[in-house]
Amino acid sequence: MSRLVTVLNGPNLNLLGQREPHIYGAETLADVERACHALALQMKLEVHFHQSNREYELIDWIHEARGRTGGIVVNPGAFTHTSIALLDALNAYDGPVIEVHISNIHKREEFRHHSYVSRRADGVIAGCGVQGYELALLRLARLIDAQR
Ligand code: CA2
Repeated sequence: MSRLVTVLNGPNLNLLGQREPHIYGAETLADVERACHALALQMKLEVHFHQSNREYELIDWIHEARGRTGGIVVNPGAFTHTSIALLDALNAYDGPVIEVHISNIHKREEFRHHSYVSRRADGVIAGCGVQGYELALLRLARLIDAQR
């Protein structure tokens, strides 16, 4: 299994660290990307890290990952709660998928409690702050190693 891992971030996550620090913390998405690359190096993984505010771009990156990457970490942002298209794209992906939410979506508004993506995800991490991305990479590394 490929040790290349795709990390996807959905809408508004480019604003991380700039607003609502009481919910999402003070670290920026660039900080998260750096932490992912640093951990990936230790785990002998390679990370392709993306963010988009456009649903189709996230879908295209999932399609590109098909047959090429060992796993996907995805924080779909608000598309979590709305996007059957993202779910369909992930259903067409063959490797493990870990869904990450910085906040604990179950502690928040009712409309955040349901995730379409969770119907496909092999694991879900919520409420661990941006550390959730590193936890997700650790999980993917374990799953990829188990395939060898
Ligand atoms: O907790 C998460 O990671 C979420 O996926 C974040 C989404 C939200 O819609 C989900 O329900 C839970 C929102 C991302 C917006 O990120 C911002 C960060 C800083 C300032 C404004 C928005």
